[in-house]
Amino acid sequence: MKRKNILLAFIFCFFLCTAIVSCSKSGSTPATITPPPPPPPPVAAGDVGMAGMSFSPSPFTVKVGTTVKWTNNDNTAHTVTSNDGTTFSSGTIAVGASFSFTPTVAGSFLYHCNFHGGMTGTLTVTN
Ligand SMILES: [Cu+2]
Repeated sequence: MKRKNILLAFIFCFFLCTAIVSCSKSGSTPATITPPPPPPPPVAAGDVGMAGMSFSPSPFTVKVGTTVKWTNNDNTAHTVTSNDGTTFSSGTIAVGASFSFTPTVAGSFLYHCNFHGGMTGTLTVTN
């Protein structure tokens, strides 16, 4: 009689454990592999993007004679204005618009956006 109870207890335990395991399996989310988000489109050589209130890449290095194109990918207008005030000055670049400049001399040119004080960049021009 006591043996039978132990056997029943084992069987009960077995079914209980099986139920718990199957429940937890069905309750868990299916193992779907979410692909990582696609990387942002690569910036073409000679291009600087404006997004999130910053110039990128910066510093940006090109050789003398290479046209640098800044494109406004942000949701607000910007400018590309050299800190010396004379090397280049884009004026207002609307959203989606761009500005190009071809350096003729080597040097390191710091520039900024006239509208956003913290928005600065560096263009390095080499021979
Ligand atoms: Cu700006």
